[in-house]
Amino acid sequence: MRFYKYLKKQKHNQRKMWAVLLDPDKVDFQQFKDLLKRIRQAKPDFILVGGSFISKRNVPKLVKKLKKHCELPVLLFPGGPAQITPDADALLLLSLISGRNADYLIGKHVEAAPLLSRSGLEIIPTGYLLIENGHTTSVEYISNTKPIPRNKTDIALATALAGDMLGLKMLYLEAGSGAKKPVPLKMITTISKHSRLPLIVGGGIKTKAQMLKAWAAGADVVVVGTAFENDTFSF
Ligand code: 1GP
Repeated sequence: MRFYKYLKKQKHNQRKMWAVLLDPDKVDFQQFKDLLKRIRQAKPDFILVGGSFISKRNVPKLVKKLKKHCELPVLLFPGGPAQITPDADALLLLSLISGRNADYLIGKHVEAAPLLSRSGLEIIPTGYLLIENGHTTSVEYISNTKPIPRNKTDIALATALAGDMLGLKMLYLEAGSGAKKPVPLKMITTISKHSRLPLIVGGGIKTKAQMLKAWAAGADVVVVGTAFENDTFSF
C-alpha cells in the first residue's frame, strides 16, 4: 500500500493535495506534449485516469505515456473492469455505497478481481458517495443509482461511517463530472470530523477559491477534471 501510506502521511501532516482527472476518451494524443506541459505548470500531487463512461480503449496507452514522461503517481479511477491496466501506480477500487445497485457495490469487483490480483497494482478500497448536484451526471445515469440529496448530511455521514466500518480505506465525495454545484461544504466538514479516512472531494470544482474552501472544510484531496480539460482553472 505505498500510495496509500503516502496519502495517510500527507493527511497526518495536514498537507492538502489535489489531483487532475484525465478522461482517456478526451485526451488528444497529437497534443500530448502540450498536456504534459500543462500538468507540469499546474503541479498536481497526482493524476487520476478513468471515467464512468468511456467508449475508446485508451487507458493503457495514456497510463504508459504518463508513466514514461511524468514523475507523478498515476492512479486508476475506473468505471469498470475494462479500464484496468497494470502500469498505473494504484487503483481506486470504488464501491458506490451511496447507491443500491449491486453491480457497482460488488458485481464489477468480482469480475475484476482475478485480473487485479495478477496485476500487481496497489488496490485502495474506496467508498464512493454520489451527491446530488442539480442535474443528472454520467455517473448517476450509467450506474443507475440515486445520488444522496444535497441537504441530507445525516444520510451522507451514516453512509460514510458504514463504509468505514466495512473496512474501506478511503472516501470519495462525488458531485459528478461537470457538476453544476460541487459537494456542499457542510457535508465535507461533517464527514471529515467524524471519519479518520482520507477524504477525496470532486465534481464541479471550477475555481481555486472552490478548491481552497473544500480543503478548509476538511477535504484531503480535491479532484479537478473538466476545468483542467477546458483549461479554465488557474492554479
Ligand atoms: C469526476 O470528481 C471528478 O469524477 C471531477 O469532476 O470533471 O467536474 O472536475 P469535474
